[in-house]
Amino acid sequence: MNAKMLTIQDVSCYGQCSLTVALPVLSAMGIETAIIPSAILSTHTGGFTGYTFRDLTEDIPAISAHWAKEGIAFDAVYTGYIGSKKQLDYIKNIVRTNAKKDALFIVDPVMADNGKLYYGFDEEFAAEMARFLAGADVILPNLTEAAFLLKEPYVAEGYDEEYIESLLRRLSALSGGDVVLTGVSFDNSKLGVAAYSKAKDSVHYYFEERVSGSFHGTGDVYASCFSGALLRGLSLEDAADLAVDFTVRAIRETLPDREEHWYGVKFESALPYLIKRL
Ligand code: PXL
Repeated sequence: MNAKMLTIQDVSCYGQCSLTVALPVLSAMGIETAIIPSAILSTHTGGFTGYTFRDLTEDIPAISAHWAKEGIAFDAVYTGYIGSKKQLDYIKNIVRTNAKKDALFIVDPVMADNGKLYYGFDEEFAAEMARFLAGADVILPNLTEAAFLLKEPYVAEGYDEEYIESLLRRLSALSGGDVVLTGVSFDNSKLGVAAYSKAKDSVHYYFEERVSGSFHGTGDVYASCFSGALLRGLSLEDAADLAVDFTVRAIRETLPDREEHWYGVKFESALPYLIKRL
């Protein structure tokens, strides 16, 4: 039987992020994927102005209740961009009600990048997110999100392994599980991830050549590929590495057209590569 994942994040109708990335990536990986859209926006908030925003918070408990009545239960729940504290509370309830007993719970605490919170988020939400992710099997913060979760200043560069490992251990203490920290770089020519396994108390690094600049939506490309790989049975470390390789390919696909295609990455052209790797 195919494993079933539920992913909860917004639909940005245009812009290659959140559900318009997660659903195709997970489907391509052979994961039966159910969704709960937390909100519907005409575009994402990273560079567009004047977008529409329809909040779907109050639909969440009704969807959960219907699924419970139908006996629908998931092997994994993966959350991305979540708009409010109320949604976080509803989602905690979904994990209790609509997930199987040993289901994987993966949280990408989407709220910030490059040292700044995304539009609409504040430090109070970051504190709520830090509470929400308690009990997650794996969390996937970038360095900025890690700093907000731990209520400390963001360190952009010049850090060492000791700093990264201290972040990983303190993040793992918040969640009680494994941590994959994204956007790690000790040498400007390389960018990658650090994966902390709680069971092994070990840190695994994986880097690729850095492509300069920043690319919107790559956190979602990474997190969906990682979540699919973990549910397919890859180890934490192998899932973390595969998701780096896939994300880098998606970025490279975008480069020839980068000026015009500033709002996302062309992950679609990298899907055949991902399928071959599985
Ligand atoms: O990729 C993260 C993301 C998801 N959803 C919305 C966003 C962003 C980042 O800016 O604006 C609506």
